[in-house]
Amino acid sequence: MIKSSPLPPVGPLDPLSEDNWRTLLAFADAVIPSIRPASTSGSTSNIKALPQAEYATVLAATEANAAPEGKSIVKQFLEERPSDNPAFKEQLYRWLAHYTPPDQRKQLALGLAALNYRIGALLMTGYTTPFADQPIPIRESIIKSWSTARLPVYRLLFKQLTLLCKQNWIFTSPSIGPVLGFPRTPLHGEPAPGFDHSFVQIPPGEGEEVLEADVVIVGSGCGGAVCAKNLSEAGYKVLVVDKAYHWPAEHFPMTQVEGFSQLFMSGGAILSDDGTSAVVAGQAWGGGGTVNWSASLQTQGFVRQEWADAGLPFFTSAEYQACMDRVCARMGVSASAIEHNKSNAVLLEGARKLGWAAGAVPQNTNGKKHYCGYCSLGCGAGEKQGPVVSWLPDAAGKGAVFVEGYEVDKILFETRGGKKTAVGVTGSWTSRDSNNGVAGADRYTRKLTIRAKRVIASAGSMSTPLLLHRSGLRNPHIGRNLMLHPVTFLGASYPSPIHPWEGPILTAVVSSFENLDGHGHGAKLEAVSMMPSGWLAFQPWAGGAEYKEDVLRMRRSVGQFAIARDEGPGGRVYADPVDGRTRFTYVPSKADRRHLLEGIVGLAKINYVAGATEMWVTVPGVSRFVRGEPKASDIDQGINDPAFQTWLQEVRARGLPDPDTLFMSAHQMGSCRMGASPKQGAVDAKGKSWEAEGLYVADASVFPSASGVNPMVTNMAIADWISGGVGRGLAAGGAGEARL
Ligand SMILES: Cc1cc2nc3c(=O)[nH]c(=O)nc-3n(C[C@H](O)[C@H](O)[C@H](O)COP(=O)(O)OP(=O)(O)OC[C@H]3O[C@@H](n4cnc5c(N)ncnc54)[C@H](O)[C@@H]3O)c2cc1C
Ligand SMILES: *[C@@H]1O[C@H](CO)[C@@H](O)[C@H](O)[C@H]1NC(C)=O
Ligand SMILES: *[C@@H]1O[C@H](CO)[C@@H](O)[C@H](O)[C@H]1NC(C)=O
Ligand SMILES: CC(=O)N[C@H]1CO[C@H](CO)[C@@H](O)[C@@H]1O
Repeated sequence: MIKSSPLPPVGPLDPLSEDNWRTLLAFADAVIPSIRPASTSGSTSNIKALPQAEYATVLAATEANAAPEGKSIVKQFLEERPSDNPAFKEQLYRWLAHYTPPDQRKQLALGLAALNYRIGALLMTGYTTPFADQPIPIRESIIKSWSTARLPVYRLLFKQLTLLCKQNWIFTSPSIGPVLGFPRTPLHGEPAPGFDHSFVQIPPGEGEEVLEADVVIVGSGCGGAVCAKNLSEAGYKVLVVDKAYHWPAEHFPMTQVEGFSQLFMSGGAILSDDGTSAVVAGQAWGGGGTVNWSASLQTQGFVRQEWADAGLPFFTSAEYQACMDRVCARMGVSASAIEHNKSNAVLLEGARKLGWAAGAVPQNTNGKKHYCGYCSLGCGAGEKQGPVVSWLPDAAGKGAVFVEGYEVDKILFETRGGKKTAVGVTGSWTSRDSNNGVAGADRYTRKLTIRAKRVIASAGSMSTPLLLHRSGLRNPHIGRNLMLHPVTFLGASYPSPIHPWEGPILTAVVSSFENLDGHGHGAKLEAVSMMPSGWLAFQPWAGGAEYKEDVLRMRRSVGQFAIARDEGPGGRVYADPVDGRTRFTYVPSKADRRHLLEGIVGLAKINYVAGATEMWVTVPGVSRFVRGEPKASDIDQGINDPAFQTWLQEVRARGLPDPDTLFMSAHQMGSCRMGASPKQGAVDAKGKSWEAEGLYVADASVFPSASGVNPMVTNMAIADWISGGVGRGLAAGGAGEARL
């Protein structure tokens, strides 16, 4: 049995008024309608009533598509609607109260309120009747009309509200798991006990608690964990702190509701200010390394050359290669034991048939076959060699001390020898509850200061810039140049069941489109984690009944994405002016969109030659490609099939417009980039701040530009280098060390 990981209660401040809740739930009930036969007695205003014969057809089709274990509940699945499920409202409440920035919450409330008044409703829906009083078919047609409205604000509203409804329904629906045949516990992968991490405990009390160390590392993710190992093995007293909590392996994989709140920043995703991009980042003991997908690729030569040409020769040195090899060796990075699942096998097979370059992506699974697709909600088998399995235990073995639940507010400075010098950090520590969880009311908070000779900020690209700003640093590159490797999806379905959530997540890459501009910018094609909530929330919505049908199609679908090495100018990370949370701006450039579109067309061709029967993109308003039956006399024209070519033209013509498209990102980089001078970057070639002695940054935020490959290995190798330098500086004594 996997242990549960309950969430803290949602808190007393209701984010919406009663009227606004009514409107929002009426919207949700139209996006995910209760489908019943028209003969059903009682009020029909909140159901999608189908004539008997049509209902019988839908019921039969649903039953045919459902997993064997779900066939008996397809009626319940069709009847289900969000407003009947208290867990749905609780999730929405949590999202709005905790994970939505104050100004966005206010805007949503205004929009919902307008829908409830004659004039507002008339403007937004064409009817004077309040939206919530409309019957389902009218509500549904209003929502559809927004998806193609001339005014962008309606298309944005359409995108964000339908996303919210889809996501939270999938999180909380009691019937989706069984009808899909998606088990709570992965079929593959033996649970195994993990390393027993222990953490500093502070008793309740008043006043400030103080700890001391040679080095304090803020953030236990990929960058921080490598630094911790390197410096503790070099003999220094290291303290690793993280605002998140450690969950032992017996809690993994978490449920989707628990996992996205306990292991990710901001409940799973942070939206850019204009709503075009969504960032997914780990916030867990072990950071992104606890939820990432094991892809372990070394930085490519053309990227290393670009960085060297920008004044950072380290990246073409043998030392950098040695750093990459060292981190890969520790994680047992290897492609030898991979058994591809369908999503990945299709990429390899399709690319072969098209004459394109493709290959296996090495995994950090210690040379073991790791056949579980659930790792983005935590790895229960302890095979993925993330920070929690390898780096942090190594560090603990050499005396490193860990602090969880500690949110660092500021870096502390003193003037030493006339120079501004970092001397530690301060922030607030929050205990666990008496059940060793985080849901109880009996937790307490203490002010904690850590004094240290060196401070390493490894809080990740979405947090490190805020920490430096809060601490008074002003280099103009802090928070700028945010690169995201934006992603868009292609879905394809096949005739028989695939169970895409099984098997390793990301084990293949097609690289034929990675250099479309001659300067190393383009798109790679990879497979996506197929947890139902992650995938289904991003599927296009073209009607309530259609969406429920789409949910079941997932059983026989593969999901893949095109991922761009973005060329910039990049976005900006900053603190929300009201509550200080992470906000960001980011808009993919025209060239990046062009590259992504080429990637999507490439994916479509790959799936065509691999035998897909249907495929679709996630931009609203593009039809679904349905493959016709071949005529007996035809030669197989492959991708020259005129119907397919016509569909590709439609995909190209629609493109990836704003605000309709949602670009996803699990790779945040560059927001405190390294540079050869303070004019070119926030830190120097050794990761040291240009503004203070003793302060270093070691996480993906120091990348000079986008890494092109999945960033973990690049990040770890740079962290190895930076921490090695910190160690040498400490050994040499003195407050700071000479610059390169
Ligand atoms: C779902 C997902 C899948 C991924 N898959 C892959 C993959 O297959 N291959 C790959 O190469 N990369 C992958 N990545 C990306 C990779 O995980 C990240 O690039 C990497 O983790 C970034 O590491 P980091 O050191 O920059 O910071 P993170 O790993 O993000 O760690 C930062 C830590 O700092 C903590 N923190 C933040 N602020 C504070 C504060 N004020 N006080 C205390 N602690 C704080 C956070 O809680 C967090 O734990 C994936 C990422 C995600 C989210
Ligand atoms: C995640 O990152 C960790 C390093 O933190 C690495 O060991 C692990 O292989 C990565 N897993 C994935 C899925 O990327
Ligand atoms: C720490 O990093 C440096 C590289 O800068 C390397 O030489 C050294 O071997 C590393 N130490 C360990 C224990 O990995
Ligand atoms: C090519 C292929 O489909 N490989 C495997 C992918 O995962 C499933 C399990 O869901 C295996 O049965 C396949 O053999």
